[in-house]
Amino acid sequence: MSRQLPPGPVLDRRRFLALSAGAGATLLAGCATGKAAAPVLVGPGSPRISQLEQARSRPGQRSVDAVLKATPGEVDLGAARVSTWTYGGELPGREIRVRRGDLLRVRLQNGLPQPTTVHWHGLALRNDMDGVPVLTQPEVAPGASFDYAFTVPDAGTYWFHPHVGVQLDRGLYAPLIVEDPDEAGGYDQELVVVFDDWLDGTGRNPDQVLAGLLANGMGGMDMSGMDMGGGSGGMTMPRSELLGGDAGDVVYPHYLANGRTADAPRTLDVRPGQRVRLRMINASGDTAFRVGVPGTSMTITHTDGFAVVPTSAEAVLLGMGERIDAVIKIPDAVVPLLGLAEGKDGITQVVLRSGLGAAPDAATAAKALLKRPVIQVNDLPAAEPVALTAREPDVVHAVKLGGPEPGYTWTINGRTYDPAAGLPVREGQRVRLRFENTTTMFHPMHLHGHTFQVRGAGGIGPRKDTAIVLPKQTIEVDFDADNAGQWLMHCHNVYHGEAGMMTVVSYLE
Ligand SMILES: [Cu+2]
Repeated sequence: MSRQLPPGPVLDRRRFLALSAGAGATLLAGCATGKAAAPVLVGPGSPRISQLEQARSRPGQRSVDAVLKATPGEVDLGAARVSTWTYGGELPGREIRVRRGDLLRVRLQNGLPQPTTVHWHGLALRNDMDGVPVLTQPEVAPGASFDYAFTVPDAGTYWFHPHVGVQLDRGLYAPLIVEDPDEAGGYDQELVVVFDDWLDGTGRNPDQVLAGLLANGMGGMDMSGMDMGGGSGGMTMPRSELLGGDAGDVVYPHYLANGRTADAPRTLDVRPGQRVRLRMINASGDTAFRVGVPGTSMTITHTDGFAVVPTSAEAVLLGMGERIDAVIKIPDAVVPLLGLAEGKDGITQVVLRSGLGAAPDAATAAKALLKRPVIQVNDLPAAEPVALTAREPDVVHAVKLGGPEPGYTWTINGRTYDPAAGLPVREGQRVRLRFENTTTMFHPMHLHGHTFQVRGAGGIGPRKDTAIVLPKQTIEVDFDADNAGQWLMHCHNVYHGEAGMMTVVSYLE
């Protein structure tokens, strides 16, 4: 294991060392000023983290090993060949597939010119393997490697990506599928589809886009994108009725499904009448997708890995970081599974080929899908076995989403990211987060290390780790504080997160 500290700000290094010291570490700024009872945080180096991992693991558990090489290279999107960064030269990166309860061991080799980490999105894993720089581990320097090893606690559709800067908006992402050995199944085939918005290698990279947003200080359209084409064009910001306001801050020239543009799609050979389980993942930086097969309803079975009461829908909205599993019955025709970039006029697709003949024109199919009602995922009830037991919260934290101000600054409770000013919780508590969106844009809010339950219509919403909060909307989510550590909680718009919209759910001793 190479866990050397990278060169970096001394403050960051101290912070990490303090966290690593585990029990007894008091944090952070302001705690060393002689105040008496400074809170003691459960850091990634705390003995409690190993205890929790031991409780999750089983004697004789299977281990699955993988090597992940983050590397620059060229990929063919269909409409364009681009220079970008990927895992292992593939886009998406090669899927990792395990069973619930397995020990997953992954060696990350950093072949990038920047430091990086891997975050295992959605998993309630041990805190020191969560991949958040400084908070849970040092960044992995260029040329260095890091060994991740953790028990995978829950079945479902997950994914992984870096948690450094805006690297997520390059090609660094891949599915992580956790099978449930006890699951009944009820489908003939599986199709994992990763949706993405794409600009890397088309004239600017995500670092330049972020720099442009910060410099323009307008929190709206990234002006450097005006000449890119393929977006909404003109001075108009992307807007969406479904999203209740602004649909994004960045114009992308391409939208991808499994690494391909709509004009050169991936195809899946199927037979009429077959039941196909779709595992859909939105890996975008700044784009929600409206997904569906026009004219064919799907049965939504899971959100963010956890079962919901099966619900029929023709179209569903997938925010950045969200996943939906759905089963469709293949019709007797060649049909597209569409991803429509919400409010941005972009289309991508995977073609389901059940016979001869051409796929319908994607633009025509998109028009048909846009006419169909869209299911509100936050209102789907959790399936009974995964629903939280009814309990009043021990603590309620307000999470006020603000911005952009004074330039391109996005805030939580009036401040940008400061790990010393997180939301304190204690193990054993039922915690409620009350997200209040005061902005004109939607925010898919993601909590690391836990799967909360949205309080949807009737109080019982879905179990999720990422939930869209619409403009001017307030939603509440509950979770049990059963996975001690320091857990990032942030907007999964990668530009909002980097511009400040992050905080920490911070376990105290
Ligand atoms: Cu946001």
